[in-house]
Amino acid sequence: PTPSTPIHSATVSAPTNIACIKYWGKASSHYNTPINDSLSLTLDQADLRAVTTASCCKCFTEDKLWLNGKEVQMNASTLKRFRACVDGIRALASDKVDDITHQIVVTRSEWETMPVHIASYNNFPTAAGLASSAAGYAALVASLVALYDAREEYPGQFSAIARQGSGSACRSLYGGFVAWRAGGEREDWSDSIAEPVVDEMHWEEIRAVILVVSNKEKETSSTKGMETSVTTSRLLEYRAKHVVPQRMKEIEKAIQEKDFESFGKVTMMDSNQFHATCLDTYPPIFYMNDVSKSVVTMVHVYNEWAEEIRAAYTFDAGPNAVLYTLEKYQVELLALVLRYYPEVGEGYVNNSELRKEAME
Ligand code: 2P0
Repeated sequence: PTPSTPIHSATVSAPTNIACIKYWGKASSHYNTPINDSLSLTLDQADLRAVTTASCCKCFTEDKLWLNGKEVQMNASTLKRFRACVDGIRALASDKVDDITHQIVVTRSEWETMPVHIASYNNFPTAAGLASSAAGYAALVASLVALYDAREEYPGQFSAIARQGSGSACRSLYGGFVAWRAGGEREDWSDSIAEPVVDEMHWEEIRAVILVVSNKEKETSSTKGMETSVTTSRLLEYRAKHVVPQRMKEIEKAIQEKDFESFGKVTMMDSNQFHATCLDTYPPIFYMNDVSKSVVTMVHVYNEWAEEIRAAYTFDAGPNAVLYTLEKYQVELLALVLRYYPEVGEGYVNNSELRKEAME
């Protein structure tokens, strides 16, 4: 690059989110829209996140993508997702942007003449069922928004674009508890968007404990798994129509009232039903393994002992467990985890202060 062909860039980070009411099954694979609403908690920035830099320059010859330092050769499916995000956000670019670094003005039409380079890093296992695609595509969209100084034409439009990258990514554009409304009233599915259900700081006492059971890449990708489930599982159809709508109401009420008992129960039941639909898929899909199942038992025994729900498990498309709890029980819960899984030794609990307290 020369001063007349500067590189414009923006770096952002986006956290992952963990669903309490699960998204499983697409209504439209073209628009990447779901058969049911879902609801998740976006984790803190400090935990599981993707950091992405979007750059563009007249000196670049083509669009390129790097993941954790390695250039990605995009297949047709990745390319479609990537294009939807880049073209979608670029179409919303501000007419003129003052690029502070270079003290110049770039017009909207000029952006279109510049290829983009995207470099993204994850600080957690990719494709191990810890929603790496959620953080990844949310960070991609947010970095493009910053690069192009893009503006939404209607609330939730950025989330509709992130959704086309990866469904769960639309929920990571907001903090706290976020619902993804399935939509479908509008023909172009522009109503399939995410929205926060409460203020980000509404329920500050909530904690997520993540147990990495395996960091191996999962055997059945979510996209492939969903396709098979939609075509073969009658339970999935029943769940989308007759179970999830009621559960969304219940969990939103529980969150508003900070009622952990109801929140925890609905979360656990929905995780169980999601994995039941995987088992009802033909051929069946197994995401949970024996260690995952032992975590389920541990949590139920703990809650029975406490005579209330103090921890709630949830599992995504992989064997790793996420336990939701409240701040006042986090040390107790961690002590229990360390007691039953002593192999989670020093250095594996990323919060060393909490670990010390739990060991005591
Ligand atoms: C969720 N999962 O609600 C559910 C629970 C996995 C189990 O969203 O095809 O990676 O990119 O839209 O978003 C995983 O699906 O799938 C997922 P695509 P995505 O978090």
